[in-house]
This record gives sequence, structure tokens and C-alpha cells, in this order.
Amino acid sequence: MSAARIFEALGLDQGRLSDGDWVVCSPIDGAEIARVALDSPEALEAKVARSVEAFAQWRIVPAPRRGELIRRFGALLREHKSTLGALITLEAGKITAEGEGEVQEMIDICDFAVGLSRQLYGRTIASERPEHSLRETWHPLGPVGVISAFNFPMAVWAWNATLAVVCGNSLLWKPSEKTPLCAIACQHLFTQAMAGFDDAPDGLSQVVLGGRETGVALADDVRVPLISATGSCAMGRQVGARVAQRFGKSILELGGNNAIIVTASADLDLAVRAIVFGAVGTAGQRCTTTRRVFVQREVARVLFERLEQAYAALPIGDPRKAGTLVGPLIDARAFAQMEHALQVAREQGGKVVGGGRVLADRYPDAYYVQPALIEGGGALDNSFEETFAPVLYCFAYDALDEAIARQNAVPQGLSSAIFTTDVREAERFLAATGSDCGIANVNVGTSGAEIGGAFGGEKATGGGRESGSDAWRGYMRRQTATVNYSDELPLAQGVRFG
Ligand code: UN1
Repeated sequence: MSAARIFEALGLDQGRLSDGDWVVCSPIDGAEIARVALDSPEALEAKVARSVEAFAQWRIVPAPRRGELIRRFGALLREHKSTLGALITLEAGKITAEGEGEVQEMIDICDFAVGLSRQLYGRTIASERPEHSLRETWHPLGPVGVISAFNFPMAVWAWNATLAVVCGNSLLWKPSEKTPLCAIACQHLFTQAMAGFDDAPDGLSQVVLGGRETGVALADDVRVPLISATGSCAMGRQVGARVAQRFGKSILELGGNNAIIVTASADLDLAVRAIVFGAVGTAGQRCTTTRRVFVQREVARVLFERLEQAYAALPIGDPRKAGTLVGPLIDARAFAQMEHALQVAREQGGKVVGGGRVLADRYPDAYYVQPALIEGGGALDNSFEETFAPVLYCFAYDALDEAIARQNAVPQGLSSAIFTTDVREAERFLAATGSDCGIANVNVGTSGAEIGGAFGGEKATGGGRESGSDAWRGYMRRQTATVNYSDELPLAQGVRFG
């Protein structure tokens, strides 16, 4: 489906596809699909001011009523699931199943947020003083800035937006410059959900289109108390420091360098399927992509061979075509980074299987690649970095402790998995001395998390948590209140004063 057809199906003004100078290309064939207008600094200023006003109104709307707005939004997402999925495919290059899966992830988080809107629980705490009560209340925070990446051009916003909105906040969304149409489409459906919903103020949700400077302006703005940023560690290091400088809050969901450990007791059929999905799904461009495998030496040869066979049979090509499993990389730069990683691996003695550009004659302006497997002898330095492409480093190990230590020896700490049928191995992996990642799975790969759990990771991944569990607390401010209903003024800790 063309961008024009998609916009038509969503009831969106076609004019939005050509109202500016910023060129949007599809990674499918590199062709231009739109020219959109970016926001000027003055436009951003006006949007932030509107967001502040919208927040002042929205925070007094009862939370279950706020949930009702998200219920409407979720209904629109259901109605337009395949069209939105097609837009993700067109703009980010995901295969159809993954594009639609991303929309499903948005629908799921809407359902979660609707339930949450009646469960923003605080606590009551036993006071040490007579006739006093002590309690904790969660209050809305303010305008929330969401900075999102190209690889989940809708769902990552939705994780943040749906929670932030039921928590009583307004939204300012700066999507990746590579995927502005996905943002325009989501914003349009959100505005539709607001139609006839009288207590939803104008400006409750706004999109700001722009590059790095726009992200910096949001990060520096004291009127935006929370910035939730998803992207590279380099981006997060800058955004996090700027937000901290003004004592703002940030939720950082940055790079991953996720590993799967395969022990000798593992069900290799499951392991191979999970590794292939984790390493080549979304063409290796998920933050949860499997980037490293540690396999116990006894089964290493068999596993490597099975992976090589599976890789040789991968259907690579147009992501819209039924049967394709590996679509294009986002752009030429991603391809150059992949090439660089493979070259360094070769120089360091790794055996590289696969890699290289394919279908270049058919798509001279798009970047399809054969996913690469690297069998590493010793340490491969660049396996410590996240190359956002389908590059999988495979290492053999002898003892589980060694595998866990090597898995943990990278700067990032997002997702991890073990394949084993031995309960001791599984529990050791999940123990305090095991995986140091925010996500640790047993017989489930590193990517494709459900929305119900808190999503995020440790160390250079940024420490933030989004999506399910109690991640909502990150979008609210906690207030501790002590109420004295006695005629005395006893001081805490038994202090006597005067
Ligand atoms: C991301 O790549 O930024 O677990 C998010 C997964 C998805 C989300 C990935 N649910 O792979």
C-alpha cells in the first residue's frame, strides 16, 4: 500500500504527505514517500506551552475517565490494525507479521492502561504517632516528552503514551526523523478518539517533528518534568545528563547486547528457532535482538551447523511479500555499520558466515543483507558493541559460570535468555549471581517481550522501565502525607522540642 492509500484509509489529509522539506524514504526500495514539515523552534515553544495548559485540565479528570479515552483509542487501533501495520512496513521496513504485531502491542498496552486507570494504588502506612494517619498518593506529573526510535515507530510511543495519559499527563512526542508518518497516523487516531470526549483538552497529545536539536530542546525544558527516551546509548547518555542537569526525571531505554546461553541439556530445536527469530527478526534492528550466543562446547558444533543451515534458507526480500522473514535495513548507514562490524570481526580472527548485500540490482537504493553468523575463537572486541543489524556472535563455553560472566561482561544489560532443561542451570541463571539484565528468560528468546512485564534494562541500557507491571509509577509523582487528627503535636522519633 502506498503512503497516499494508507493516509486515505485512515482518513488523513493527503496534504500532510507534502507539506514540507523533510524527505521520508521507504527502506523497501529507497523511494521517496513523503516530504513533511519539521517544527521550528517557535512551533516547538508553542506546543510545549499548549501541553502545559492541557496538563492543567487533564490532571483533574478522574483517572477511570482518562482510561475511557484510551479505551476509545484502542478501539480505533483495532479497527485500523492492518493499515497501521502496512504503514510500519512501508516506513520502517518490517515484514507484515511484525508490523501488525507492533500494532497488536499497542492494542495490548491500551487494554492494560484502561485497567490501570482504576488501579493507581497508593499505600496507607502505620504511623508511629497516636491519632495520625500516614499515606502515599500518586499524582500526575506534567507534560511527558517521548523520544522514540525508528525500529518501533508506534509501539514504544504507545507504551509511554497510554500510561502517561491515564496517569493524568499530557504528551509531546518526538518520533525518529526516519518514521514521521507513523507518528502522524497515531496522532490522528488519538485526536479522533478525543472527538466528542469533552473533558480531553486540545493539545493533550502532540507530535513534534525534528532532529537532534528538537530532542535537546525537550530535554532541556523545565516545563517537561519527564523525558522517556528510547534509542542508542550515545543518545541516552546525552539526553539523560541534560535532563538530570535540570533535575528532571528520565526513563531511558537504550541499547542492548543480548545473549542466549545454550547448555548441553537444551532442547536444540527450540534454541535454534529462538536464536534465529531473535537474531534476524526485524533484520536485527530491535533493542532486544539476540546479538551473542554462548553454547556449551559439547553441543557447539551441532548448534553452529544448524544455525548455518537455517541462515542459508532465510527468505530475504520485500517485507510486504508473504513468506519473507528478513526485510531491509533502515538505510545505507546501517549497512555501513554492519560491514564495519564484520570487517573488524574478520581482522580479529572470527569466522564470518554470511553477511553482505543482496538484491542490490533490484533495489539499488535499499539495503537488504544476508544475516551474518560469526564464530568467535577468543574475545571479539566489537561483540561488546551494539551493531544495529543482523550480526550474531557465537562462542563456545565450558562451564555455566563462565558463560554467565561473559554474557554479563558487556556495557549493556537489557535482555538475556538460557536454553536448558536442567532446573539448576535455569535457577542459577535467574539468581542474584546470574544474568544482570532487566529481562532474563528461560527457554524463551531475548526479543518479543509481552507488554505485561516491566520492560527495560540495566547499566548502559539506562535503567528505565516502561510498559507493564508498576512502570506507571515512573509517570507520576509520589506524595507522602501525614495527617494529625489529635489535639496534640507529638513529634516523630519522640523528639521533645520546648
Ligand atoms: C525495542 O526494540 O525498542 O521485546 C523494543 C520486544 C518488543 C519491544 C522491543 N516487544 O522485542
